[in-house]
Formats: sequence, structure tokens, C-alpha cells
Amino acid sequence: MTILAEPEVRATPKAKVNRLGLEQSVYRGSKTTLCAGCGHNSISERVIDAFFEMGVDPYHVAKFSGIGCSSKSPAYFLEPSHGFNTVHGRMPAVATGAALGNRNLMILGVSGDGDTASIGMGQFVHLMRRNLPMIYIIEDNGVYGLTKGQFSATADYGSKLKTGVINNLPAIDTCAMAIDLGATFVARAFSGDKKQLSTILKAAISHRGMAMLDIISPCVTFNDHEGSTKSYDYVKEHEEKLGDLGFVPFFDEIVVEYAEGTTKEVELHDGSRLVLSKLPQDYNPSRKFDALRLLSGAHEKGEVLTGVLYVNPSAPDFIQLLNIVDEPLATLPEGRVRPSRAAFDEIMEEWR
Ligand SMILES: Cc1ncc(C[n+]2csc(CCOP(=O)(O)OP(=O)(O)O)c2C)c(N)n1
Ligand code: SF4
Ligand SMILES: [Mg+2]
Repeated sequence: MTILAEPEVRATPKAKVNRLGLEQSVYRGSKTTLCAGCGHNSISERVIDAFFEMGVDPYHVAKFSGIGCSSKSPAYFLEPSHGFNTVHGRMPAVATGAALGNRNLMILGVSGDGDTASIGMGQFVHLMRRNLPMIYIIEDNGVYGLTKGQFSATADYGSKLKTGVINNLPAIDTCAMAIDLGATFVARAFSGDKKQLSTILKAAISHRGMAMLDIISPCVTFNDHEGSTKSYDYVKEHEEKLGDLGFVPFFDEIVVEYAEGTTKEVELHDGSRLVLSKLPQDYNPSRKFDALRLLSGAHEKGEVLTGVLYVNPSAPDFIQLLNIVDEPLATLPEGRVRPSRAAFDEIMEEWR
């Protein structure tokens, strides 16, 4: 008689879940159609990680973008979230409307350097000064990638296109502008620096107010060659980090060690802590002037200063300033948003 061996019972490894019980796959999106190696793809991966790890409810996120390769990115992450791909440079107006219409949504905007600093500049500046609670990401490659690589307004003076054309116009620094105008969390990162970018994204998720992140994101097709100051090689060689970052989410008990005397702790709106270390001695992330001085100094040296440059967790955001009701406007019944006949007549009477 043949004795059959017992089938081997193997436990299937359980997928890791976050504090909402969701697997990371829920935070993914469609397969990317961007070029292989595009910095924008790395940013999408970090967004997936950060939203998963922070346990953000993807059903309460609304993604907005303009037009460009970068603006296509929201299709590649957070599939269950609301999404609105707007007109070129007009994302801020649409995102503002959504934020006011439903204050319970977490607003995430993704733009490009062309979408923000050229056609969208008028909308960008007002968005920053309003301190709208949202995360605004610029995937910054110094070119209009989607339209075949013309210089954008963030291209550095003297940088060279693949065609040999030299940029003879000064660059716009979106971080310096955002700090000056009133954004309350401003950072610069590099798409290839996984650890730093994840930390900055997680801190931005915890901030209440405008979190503006300029992420240098090389365009491997039109702007990753010798002579470009936004290529992988150039940024890797010239990146100057503004301290190492450690972020401790409020629901996680990770203990991070920092060298004595070289740390600066910032309490964010929700009580999470952002710890910056190895800062220059006189650096304080709550002082606008210091951030602007450092940015300007790095720029003069041809360096890319990365890190959280400025944080102000106590400034009122646009929704608080408008003093609108606590419930999302979108859920108010008609009886509360439409004046009664008598109230309407009274108003009209005042104008007689
Ligand atoms: C009103 C309008 N003007 C011009 C264009 C052409 N256009 C499409 S994308 C783009 C620039 C995109 O550059 P950027 O925002 O830097 O995105 P990237 O592709 O580099 O990620 C331009 C000029 C357009 N689509 N609509
Ligand atoms: S053209 Fe440039 S920006 Fe657009 S997907 Fe390709 S590498 Fe990315
Ligand atoms: Mg671009």
C-alpha cells in the first residue's frame, strides 16, 4: 500500500495593513504611461508610500492637476480618491472651490514647473497667499516635458537644452515665492532621494495650511544630459541638504535619535512632530528671512538646497479666515443655503 505524503500546509503571508486596515495596493493607481525613469514616477511611488503609511483615508482625498506629464501623475496613485484634471495652469481655482465646498476633503494638487511658473503663475500666487489647506506639489524638471522639452521659467540661468539652446533668463524660485507670499509649509526635495522625500511628504500630510513642495524631478527624455542643471547627475553632485529629517507620526511610537544641540523641533497642527537636524547653527525654520537668505545663498553657489525651509503651524488657513460653517457646504440642505422668500424680500427692500 502506498502512503501518500500529507500536503504541505503553508501559511500565506498576510499583506501589511495600515491603521485603517487598508493594504498598500489600495493607494496605487493605473499603470504609468510616463517615460521609464522619469522622476515623476518616483514621486508617485513616494506619494503611495506616504499616504499608506500615514493611514490617510483615500476616499476623503481629492486630487487636482493641470496639464503636463506631471499633471498626468495623479492617475497613477490613490485610485479610490476623487480626481480632477483641470485646464493648463488653472488647477488652483478648481482646488480652492473644492476645498471650500467640502472642508472634510484632503486636497492634493500636482503641477509642473510650466503649469505653475508660466501659464499658472497668476493663480499660484493667490493660492499661496490664501494659505489654503492643501498639499501642492510641483514636479520640477525645468522644461515643458509634454510639449517636447522647451525651457520653463524654473530653468536655471545658463543651463543648456538638448538642442544646444542656452537659457539666458533668470530662474523663478517657487519656494522663495511661496514663503514670501504666505504659504505655511515650504520644502524642496529631489525625486531620487527616497528617504527625505517620504519624510517631507508625511510632514506635509500633517500640516494644516498650504504645504508647497517643489520636487526636483529630472525629465530623462528632454532634460537629463550634460549642461542641464536639473539632470540626475547635476543634482546629485550639487545637492546641499538642509539637515537630516526625522518625522514621528502621531500614531506611531518610533523613537528617532538626534545629535545633541543640532536639532530644531516644530510642532505641526495635529500635534505631530517634525524634527530637523544638523541645521546651520543660526537656522530656525519659523523665520522667513533665514529661509530666503539660505535659498538665495545656495542659488548663488549653484546648489540645490533641500529640506523643509519654512514652517508656520499657527497662521489661520483660508477656511478659518472665511469663517464658514463646520459642515461641508456640499452637504447642507436647500433650506440652509437658500434664503426664504421673506429674507429675500427684506434684502431687496434694502436696495429700493
Ligand atoms: C492653454 C494651454 N496652453 C498650452 C498648452 C500646451 N502645453 C501642454 S503641457 C505644457 C507644459 C507642461 O510643462 P510642465 O507643467 O512643466 O509639465 P511637464 O510635462 O514638464 O511635467 C504646455 C505648454 C496647453 N495644453 N494648454
Ligand atoms: S517627457 Fe520627460 S517629463 Fe515627460 S514623461 Fe518623459 S521623462 Fe517624464
Ligand atoms: Mg516641467
